[in-house]
Amino acid sequence: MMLVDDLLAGSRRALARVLTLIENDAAAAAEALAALFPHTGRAHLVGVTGAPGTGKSTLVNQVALELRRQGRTVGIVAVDPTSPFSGGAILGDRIRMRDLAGDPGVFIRSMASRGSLGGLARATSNVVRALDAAGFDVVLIETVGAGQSEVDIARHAQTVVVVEAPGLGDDIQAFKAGILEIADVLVVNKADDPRAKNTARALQAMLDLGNGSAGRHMALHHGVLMAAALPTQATAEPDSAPRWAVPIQETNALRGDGVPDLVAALDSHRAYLAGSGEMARRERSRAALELDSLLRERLLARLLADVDRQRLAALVDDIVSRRTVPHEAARLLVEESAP
Ligand SMILES: Nc1nc2c(ncn2[C@@H]2O[C@H](COP(=O)(O)OP(=O)(O)OP(=O)(O)O)[C@@H](O)[C@H]2O)c(=O)[nH]1
Ligand SMILES: [Mg+2]
Repeated sequence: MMLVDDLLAGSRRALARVLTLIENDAAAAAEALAALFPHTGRAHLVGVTGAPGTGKSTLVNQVALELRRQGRTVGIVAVDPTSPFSGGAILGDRIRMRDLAGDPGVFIRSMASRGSLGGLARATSNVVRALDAAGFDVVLIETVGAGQSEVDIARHAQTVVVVEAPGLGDDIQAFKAGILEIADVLVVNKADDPRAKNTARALQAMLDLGNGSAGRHMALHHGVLMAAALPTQATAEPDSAPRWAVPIQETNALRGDGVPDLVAALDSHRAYLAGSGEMARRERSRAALELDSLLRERLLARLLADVDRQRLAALVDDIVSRRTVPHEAARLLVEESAP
């Protein structure tokens, strides 16, 4: 595929076109993704999530600038599925435009919300794959940590950064949203605010209570596919394997204070993943989850293609009128459509 060859050769135009195909869910995207797949797996995928307004966009911009100073190339994917917060996203994007525009070592893509959040999650993961194949050293994925779908998007990253800021309420928002447990690195941004020290202390207390990111993938699923994702003996973690201690980094994203340390923490986490075997474990569970969801989709589509609409409507009526138990209705449909 010419487009893919151009992308792999470094053409930004070809990259932009492939990303548009992916976003539009075009049939040609599947072909391009298949051709790109063998070239993926090299970039460091970093998810940046947190409550609205904590400074994620500003911080991502600073991290990108620091990586560029170090001579590394950066892809940025900004996911904005929740329009009420788009004011902040637009502001962040404007800052990015100013500082990073014209640098060929940076590529920025904003993902607009279209259709379902599930569709957005898949499109995002494919956009990240294309940036990975295009050879960017680091891909930063910004999502507003407001719900499960955003958490799912963050899960595609190898290193998850959860951004907190002081003064947005006394309690820790990430904790409320349930995203603290997916953090590999915690950031207290807006360190210029005198309350930042308190926020950092509260987060540290919470980390001391819990286990940080341990086991976040395995807790998801207990099906056959997840069993297949469990480490084989060769990759099993030896008892002596070090555990990752989630660091808390304080930053001022307006000035860039603390950003070199944050980048160092991202690098340490990647080194930990590679050295401990955790990278391979996460890869396996991600692969199993993706296969699981694709299988569900295909099997459901195949089944529904066979099912008579009237029969389906009749079974729904039977459930509503309490004549048939939902489980029984599902069993009947599968049985009746079996080849
Ligand atoms: N004082 C202070 N303000 C900051 C800092 N970082 C970001 N801000 C400000 O906080 C506001 C929100 O910043 P964004 O970067 O747009 O935050 P965001 O988390 O991306 O916001 P959403 O995408 O809407 O969730 C802006 O007014 C920023 O200028 C910081 O370190 N200190
Ligand atoms: Mg933002």
